[in-house]
Amino acid sequence: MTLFNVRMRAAQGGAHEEGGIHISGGERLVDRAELTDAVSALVDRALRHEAGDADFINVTIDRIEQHQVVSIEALPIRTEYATDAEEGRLAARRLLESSGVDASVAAFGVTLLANGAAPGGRVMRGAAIVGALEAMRLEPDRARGVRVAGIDWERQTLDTWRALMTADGLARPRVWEALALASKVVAQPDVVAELCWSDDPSYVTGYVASQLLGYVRIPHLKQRGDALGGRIFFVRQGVDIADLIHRLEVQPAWIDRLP
Ligand code: WAQ
Ligand code: MG
Repeated sequence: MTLFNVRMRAAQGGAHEEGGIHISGGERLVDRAELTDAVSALVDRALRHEAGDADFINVTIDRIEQHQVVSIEALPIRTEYATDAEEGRLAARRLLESSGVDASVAAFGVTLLANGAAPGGRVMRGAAIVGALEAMRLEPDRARGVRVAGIDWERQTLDTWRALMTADGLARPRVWEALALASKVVAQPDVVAELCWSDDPSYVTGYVASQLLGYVRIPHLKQRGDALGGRIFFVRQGVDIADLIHRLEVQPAWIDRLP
């Protein structure tokens, strides 16, 4: 079967490369029958985003063969208890530590996202990479970061997952997209854990994900109205960064198994 790897990125004030501010992005892996709908949904997302009016939208479509697609299992999902951002950030640090991230590095990570990890305290377009045992940033570009792409759900698997999650109110695109991304990220043997919360001012839930703990949602990781957020991938020492980035950005993968 032929699949299409679709990537969208949108900015305001010109293209990203020309200093435009990142508005939104998205990636899908779809078959021919779903392609035009997927593209139009991504363009629609760019135009409606609460971060601002996009005046630059880039959509890239690459055709790939199904045998090139790596199979990944969805992480199990649970929700941690936290009533405000302070509690949530403490919980995040604790969960990162349980996953194998050094305590001082976990604290560094939370502060990094809280202050805006891109130059000038801005939001990165992708993720930062930080050593799990040493608070050092390893991504080559601190504004762009690493953008995970080539990840999506196999249709049947998503339908089953949605049916299982409906009662919990989790059968929403934002949740299943984040779960797919995190499942691909922590499936990499060099990744110890991921920390994420949205830069969307109205979306305050984030997560810590790891192979050990699964996908742990944290209801409050920032205050409503806060426009900062981002992602950090905590990695083992001695990781081949170029190889890891290639697998995350280029290697197509889909979620075709449930835990
Ligand atoms: N690859 C790497 N980093 C990314 C990607 C990507 N494909 N997409 C976004 N980011 C980074 C970037 O820095 C964004 O600013 C940041 O993550 C947040 O992106 O209820 O909505 O799309 O279980 O705003 C998680 C909780 C929601 C969902 C995450 O992130 C739930 C979210 P957003
Ligand atoms: Mg966002």
